[in-house]
Amino acid sequence: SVDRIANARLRDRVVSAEAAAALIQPGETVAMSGFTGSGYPKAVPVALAQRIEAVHAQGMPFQISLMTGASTAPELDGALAKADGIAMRMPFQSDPDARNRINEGKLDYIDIHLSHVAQHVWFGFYGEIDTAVIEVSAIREDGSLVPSTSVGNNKTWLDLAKKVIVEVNEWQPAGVDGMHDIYYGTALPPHRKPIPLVHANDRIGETALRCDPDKIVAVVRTNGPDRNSPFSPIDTTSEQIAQYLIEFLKHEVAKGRLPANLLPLQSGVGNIPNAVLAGLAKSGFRDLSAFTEVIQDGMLDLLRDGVLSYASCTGFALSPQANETFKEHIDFYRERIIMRTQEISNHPELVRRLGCIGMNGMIEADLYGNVNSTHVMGSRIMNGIGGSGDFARNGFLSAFLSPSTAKNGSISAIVPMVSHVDHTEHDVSVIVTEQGLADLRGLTPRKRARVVIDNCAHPDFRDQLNDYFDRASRESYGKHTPHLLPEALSWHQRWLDTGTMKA
Ligand code: 0RQ
Repeated sequence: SVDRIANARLRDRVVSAEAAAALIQPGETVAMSGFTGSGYPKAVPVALAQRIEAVHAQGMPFQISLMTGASTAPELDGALAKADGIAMRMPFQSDPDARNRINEGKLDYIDIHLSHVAQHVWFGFYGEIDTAVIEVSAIREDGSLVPSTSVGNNKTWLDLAKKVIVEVNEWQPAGVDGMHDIYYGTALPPHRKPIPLVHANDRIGETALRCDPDKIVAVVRTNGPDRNSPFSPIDTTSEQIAQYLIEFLKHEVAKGRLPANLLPLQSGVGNIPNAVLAGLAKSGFRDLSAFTEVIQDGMLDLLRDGVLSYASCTGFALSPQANETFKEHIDFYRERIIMRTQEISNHPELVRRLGCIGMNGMIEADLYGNVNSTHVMGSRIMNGIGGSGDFARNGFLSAFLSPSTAKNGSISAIVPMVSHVDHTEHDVSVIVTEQGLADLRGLTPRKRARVVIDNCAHPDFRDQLNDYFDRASRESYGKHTPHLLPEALSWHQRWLDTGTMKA
């Protein structure tokens, strides 16, 4: 087969993962590829974690600051967190080991909007990047780098890092070459220009990443799979949530507020968004489009069936089975999928211009439509805000989806006041649970509270919510957004104290 490293000079820099990891020094800021379990480096982080453990065994310190596109996998976040090798991590993560360390207060984690990561690093908010570790699917003869299954912040990392380690992963399909669109027109204020993208499938950039070959200090050959985890079978709760949302979209078309083929869809990751995509497959909608971050199984099916005409993303989150289909039909998908840098896939200017329909999971929402996507009981981080805020604030419509209860019914996802705010009442148009859908557009806070309780709360918690709202409406200091401050977070405290939010 053809050598994936077509550039002779860079072929001479091939070393082992251990040798490459040895080039990373304690205290460095290291920027890696990877987005929701796709396109992350497979070998160097593991070798680095082993080196860190060896140094720790000698009683010496060794930690790095770690930045990526979004979440990665056990071989990256997991290995480095277990080795106690991460001093600071940003942005989105979802690894159980990393999450536990963060929640034990042992790992500093900074959670920012995914569209902000690249620009904040360019602005100098995170200091200098010492090393970039980037997975690619191939190196072209001219030395340019063909990304693999995610683009994330790789352009920024390659532009800014002092030294670069490239992993060339032969497991990734060679046919992804041509799927990417790397935009080189971003500048820093005050020199920014409009981004010339007016349709979700416009190509505005190049198919490969540029990189100064003098900065590439090591190339490592790998042959390993992405973290392709299976989705749970679609349960009735997810299916009901999906049905309410799809009925709502049809209603919006009937009212003339949305075109018959809707507007570009953004879908979060997880089982409920996947159920929404599965529901769309049977909904009768045609000629849909997606401008989103992550393509998961449901979206590949929609493309295959012609329900979705094309999709723009920055990464994949596929089950092993869907990954096989993807590889097998890569020529079909390359015609219909465009992978962009995450500063473009999530860009507020583009999300606003295209009028994206945001559909994301949540942990809890309150009576007035504030949404918590990240913190259990106000303090334990789950994953991070990801791109949900980029789409919620700037999209045409923004829906947040969740079962009405969590932890065997002991927690109500509808609470008097959210214990942490990611999306304010100003950014949330629609809330959906398996109980129903609350359309918050054009409603005052007090009217919103009524619809949220009536349509979304679980019957087990409805009386309790009504009781809170009725008393707050009478006794609150202000009557615009009624609250009883000593009680507003008492549901969360009750769960911590007694194991249930029920009074
Ligand atoms: O925990 O597995 O320990 O039981 O949260 O909950 O219901 O499986 O839902 O997987 O869709 O995740 C908000 C976390 C929902 C996700 C969140 C517990 C629940 C379970 C997972 P267990 P579910 P999901 C695009 C957009 C932010 C990022 C984002 C998320 C676990 O959607 O990370 O939107 N969103 N990105 O038990 C206590 C509650 C709870 C609760 C759920 N009210 N109280 N625990 N859980 N609700 C992608 C990117 O940006 C990359």
